[in-house]
Amino acid sequence: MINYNKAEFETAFGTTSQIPTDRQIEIAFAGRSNVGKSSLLNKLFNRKNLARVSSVPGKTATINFYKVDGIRFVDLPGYGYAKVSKGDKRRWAFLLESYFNTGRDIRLVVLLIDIRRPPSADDMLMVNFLKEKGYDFIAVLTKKDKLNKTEFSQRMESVGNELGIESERIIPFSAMNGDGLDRIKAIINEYTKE
Ligand SMILES: Nc1nc2c(ncn2[C@@H]2O[C@H](COP(=O)(O)OP(=O)(O)OP(=O)(O)O)[C@@H](O)[C@H]2O)c(=O)[nH]1
Ligand SMILES: [Mg+2]
Repeated sequence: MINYNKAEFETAFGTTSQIPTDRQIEIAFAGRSNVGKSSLLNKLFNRKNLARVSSVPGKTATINFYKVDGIRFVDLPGYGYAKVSKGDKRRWAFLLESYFNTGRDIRLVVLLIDIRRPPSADDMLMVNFLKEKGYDFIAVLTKKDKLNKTEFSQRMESVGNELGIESERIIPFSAMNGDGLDRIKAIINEYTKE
């Protein structure tokens, strides 16, 4: 079992950085801007604000590395924020490519998707990228607390087909009440065992 109490911020890479190669075990967190990546990380770490949460979308413009009990958790910058310029989008793509193309030991990608809506075109680009590259990934459906039971069932019925993945890889989650957290932890554990 990973000891999440040992979480600490390690380092951040900005949009012009080349990320150095590293063979440490990593779990990467990806998803559109404002989807709740930092909130999920804080919930995992059981910390209020180790990963910065903001109401301003696109706030995390860097790749942030956290060290947790010898495993690295990577907060990737959010995509799909409409107000971002072309230049920013290019820098974002460069940063992400630099992350995925540096021969890292990425065990699992946790892709966060807002449960309230079907996956966006950008979400599907990410899903297809991960499938093409052969990464193991799970889809965490965030903000579950914002749906009522009927809406929740409706989304859960469609999302597997929309994403083209099995239901065991889809985990509804709420950072408000911690729903889904244990399942996410169990999966991360499986993927980080030697
Ligand atoms: N109700 C509810 N709100 C959430 C949940 N998760 C995140 N939020 C809110 O959504 C907003 C964005 O959350 P962040 O965790 O900062 O999202 P992010 O994906 O890290 O965003 P960027 O770093 O900007 O890409 C904040 O106002 C959070 O409080 C959730 O499960 N339920
Ligand atoms: Mg963030």
